Amino acid sequence: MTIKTMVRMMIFFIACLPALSWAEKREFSMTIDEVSIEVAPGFINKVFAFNGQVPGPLIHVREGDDVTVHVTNNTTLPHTIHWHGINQIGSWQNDGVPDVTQEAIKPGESFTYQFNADRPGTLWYHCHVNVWEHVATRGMWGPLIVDPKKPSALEKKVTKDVIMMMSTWESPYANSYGKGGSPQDVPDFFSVNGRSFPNTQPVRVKKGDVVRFRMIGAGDEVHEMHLHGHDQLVAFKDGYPLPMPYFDDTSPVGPGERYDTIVNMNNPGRFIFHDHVDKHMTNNGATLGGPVTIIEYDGIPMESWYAWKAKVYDPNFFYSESMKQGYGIFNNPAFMGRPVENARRRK
Ligand SMILES: [Cu+2]
Repeated sequence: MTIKTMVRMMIFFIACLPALSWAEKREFSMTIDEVSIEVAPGFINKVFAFNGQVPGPLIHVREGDDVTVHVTNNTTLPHTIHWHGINQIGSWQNDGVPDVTQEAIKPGESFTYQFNADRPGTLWYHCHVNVWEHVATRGMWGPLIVDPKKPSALEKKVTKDVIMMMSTWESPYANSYGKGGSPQDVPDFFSVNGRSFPNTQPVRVKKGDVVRFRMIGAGDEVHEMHLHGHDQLVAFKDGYPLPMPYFDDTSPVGPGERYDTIVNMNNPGRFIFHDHVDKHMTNNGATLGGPVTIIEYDGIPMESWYAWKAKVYDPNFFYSESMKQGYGIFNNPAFMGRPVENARRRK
């Protein structure tokens, strides 16, 4: 081998390094547990919870990563996980649809999903068994964020991620596993990240921040998400970058849909960000409730009449802190439920 050939090989090897580093292996474990969460003050709902929490843990990976997730079902009913947005190229048996791609994971059993994060964007995961109950009213969903190999100039400007998963609840069935969610049933509580106002949290920003709101329709109704005081640049739909991003002030987020908006925080003050469907702004008819947050700028005084003047602030309610931690799986203690006595555990 000549020195020239060796130099060529070294150059080729060095050129390949970035590509090699893209395909990381990520291996996670999740349980599904029976717990109860307080959605709104006084309204407790029994859920099937990924790692005991609603929303489920944040899974944050990079485009091209090989992902393995071991799932153990500690509940009394069967479940699966569908990785919504992953195309499962050559791995269709991991798509999580019961009786189509796998047998549902029975109580006490485990299943391992293996797939490639084949496309970037705001994705999510959810159970695919009795979706109308397990997803629409039992909290079986969580965020799956896949960073692109090559972020756009717009994405690079973002200083804060805010993940908002909107969903619905049916209080008559709150304590009855196996019931609820049929088309004739009427949702009466509405939430963002599993909580209704005032159990939700503010989004704290400073002037100059660029916030990426990642809105995910995890429930069974369309949420018309309206941000006051700012232009929302709608830049991604279902994780795909839009060829021509557009401005709006109200984004319709239907079941399964995702909209990412980029907002320049350039208007110091305090602004509500809420669902514009009137009934969604109630907790079982009582206003004010539902999927509501408030954009709080640094330096704005908390007057005595401000609804959240005494709020204990959780900076990670929208996974903003976890999103800064790099790749991995991120639980959030604030989303943990309380264990409920379950039939499997009693045996
Ligand atoms: Cu399920």
